[in-house]
Amino acid sequence: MVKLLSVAVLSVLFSVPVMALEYEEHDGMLMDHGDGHLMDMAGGMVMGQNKDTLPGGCDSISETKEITVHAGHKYAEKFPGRMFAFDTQEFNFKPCTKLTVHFVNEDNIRHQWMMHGLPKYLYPKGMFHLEASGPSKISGTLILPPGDKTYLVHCDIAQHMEKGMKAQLKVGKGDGDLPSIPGLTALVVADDYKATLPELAVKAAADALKAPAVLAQAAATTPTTIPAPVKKDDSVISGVTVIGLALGLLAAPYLSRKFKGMSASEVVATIFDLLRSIVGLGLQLLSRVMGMNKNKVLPEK
Ligand SMILES: [Cu+2]
Repeated sequence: MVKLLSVAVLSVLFSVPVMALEYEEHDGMLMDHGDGHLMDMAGGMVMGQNKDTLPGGCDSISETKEITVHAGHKYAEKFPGRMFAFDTQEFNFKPCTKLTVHFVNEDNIRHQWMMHGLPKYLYPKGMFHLEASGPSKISGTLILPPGDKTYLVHCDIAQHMEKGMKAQLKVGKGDGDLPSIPGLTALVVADDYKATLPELAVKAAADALKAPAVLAQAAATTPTTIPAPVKKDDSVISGVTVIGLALGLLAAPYLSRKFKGMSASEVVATIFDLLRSIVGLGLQLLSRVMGMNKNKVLPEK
């Protein structure tokens, strides 16, 4: 029995260094390409590294912190429907913290710890970015800006964020929560596991049909002294729809250029912004058309 136990202990002891060896250490191999860009031939990359330049508004480094973030499929197991995740979904730091991130990729694929929204004068494209291909560890340092802000941290490999590799980093109190963070905030588009695919298709079609009705309702509630006849309202709506379609067609090449190089979340945010301004414009147009009717109708009476 003792023999068996000692064999077990020995094999565990020997397998630990073997397991550790499977992880590649990028930190000693990285080549400095300048501007905070470091790279090696083994698939490790650091971008936006900043160890000593204080962001504007920081008088000094408030704190020096080090964190280790693990990334991999196994961290998504506790989040239903997710495929990839970090082991931490929210980070909190004081403004002007000098932060070193040790990023450990535990999967046999590429993962990133990419932070967005940093000041662009200091961080190229406003990003700080660690990347590791396969099981490995890579480290990078940045200095967080002042002020209360919530920063998006994600893996930008196609679909990895959508499948769960998303987190938020709050500097100070942050400025709100980001959506679709596993275990933390609600999904933007919730999965419906009860419905079948044909049912979902019918629902999507019904939602699309409802959109003009909602617009008409919004127009009806805008202050107007004369209620517009229903038939007239219909023609106005179809007119707005046609204008919308024409604008969409005209805007397509511009949009495709605008979305180039954006992450999915940025594209969604931009689309929502655009939709909001288009709906606002449509309503404005509608109320103006109604105002014109009023002017025409009143002298006749
Ligand atoms: Cu990834």
